[in-house]
Amino acid sequence: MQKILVVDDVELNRELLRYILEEEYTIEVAADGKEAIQKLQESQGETGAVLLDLQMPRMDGFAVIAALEERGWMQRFPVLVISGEYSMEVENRCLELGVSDFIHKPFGTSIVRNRIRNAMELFATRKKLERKVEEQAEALKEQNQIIQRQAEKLRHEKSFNRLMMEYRSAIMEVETRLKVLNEEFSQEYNRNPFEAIKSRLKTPASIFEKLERKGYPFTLESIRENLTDVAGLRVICSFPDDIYRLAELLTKQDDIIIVRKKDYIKSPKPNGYRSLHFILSVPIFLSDEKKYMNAEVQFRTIAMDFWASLEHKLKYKKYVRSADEIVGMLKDCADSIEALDYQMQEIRNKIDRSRQ
Ligand code: 0O2
Repeated sequence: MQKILVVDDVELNRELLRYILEEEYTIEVAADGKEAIQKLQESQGETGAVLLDLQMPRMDGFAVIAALEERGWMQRFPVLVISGEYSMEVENRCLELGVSDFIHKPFGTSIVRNRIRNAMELFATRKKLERKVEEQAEALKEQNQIIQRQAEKLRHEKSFNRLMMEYRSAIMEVETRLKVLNEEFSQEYNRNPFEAIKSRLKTPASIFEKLERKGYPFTLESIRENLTDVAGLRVICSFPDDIYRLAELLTKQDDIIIVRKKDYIKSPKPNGYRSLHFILSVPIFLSDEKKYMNAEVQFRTIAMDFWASLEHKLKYKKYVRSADEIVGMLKDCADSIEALDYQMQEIRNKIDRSRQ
């Protein structure tokens, strides 16, 4: 039987609770906070729950809660307050301090039994879940360390470095072609189709994490065949129509092959994400050969990029409180940003027309 410690300065209350609960639990009693702390110390973690009165001599209920918190014991067992106190403020304060339930005196037998049972079950389930999460986090950490070690080993291999050089060349190739288009546009039309290009080469650790996650072998051939985003470019445009114009000009070049296209602007993701994605196969020219390499190119407006950076933070920080609310707010922002993008485009069109 699980042990419950009843802490109350009134003997009649202690005995009443003993009478109600002793069929299901082993009951221990304490007449005040000091005695309660001492008994908990002696029981060496065997206590399954504490039923705590608030008004007691020597050490009241709040002082007991503070002492339990200080020792880290609030995480060991549920604490239920049983009190004649009817103020919402006091009840709230107890719950905020981590108390599992607040039972009002005078209480009914079955209410006390059920609420104690529920609080203990809930607490045990939460503990089990926490343990599971800890185990999973530990397993992930180990897996991550293995990946880091493998990545580190490969980082020093000549053939891996050669492959990375080829992906870097693919980034340079796409970047140069975009810059040429930008030059031409500024000469011909006196404006730039994009504001900035951000590029990145996937890190060895991130390459291995993705191979592992997708169940692909850890070989150079596998990286080449299965990962399409080792070379990544993000093209930040001012207006939505620049995105399509620039993407078309780039992808229609006769030696560029479109491997995959995803238009999250025409069909945004449910979270509100908007961008135009391409996986392109681009030629790179080496000393003795011409080779095709994959590169991921994402086109977005400045506003979409601003939104995506914030959303990325949210996606990877799941512990953020009230995440559902934030997800909803981000979706609203994504919709406002879309409207704003098209409004700005309309203003630009009006200005262009007034110039002619
Ligand atoms: P990271 O950390 O940015 O690199 P894939 O797994 O890449 O083969 P997937 O995920 O179907 O295939 O490709 P998709 O949908 O084209 O997404 C590729 C990249 O776009 C993602 O890379 C993100 O960078 C970005 N992206 C896609 N969806 C979202 C989104 O909802 N929010 C934000 N902020 N970015 C998004 P990674 O590898 O998932 O992540």
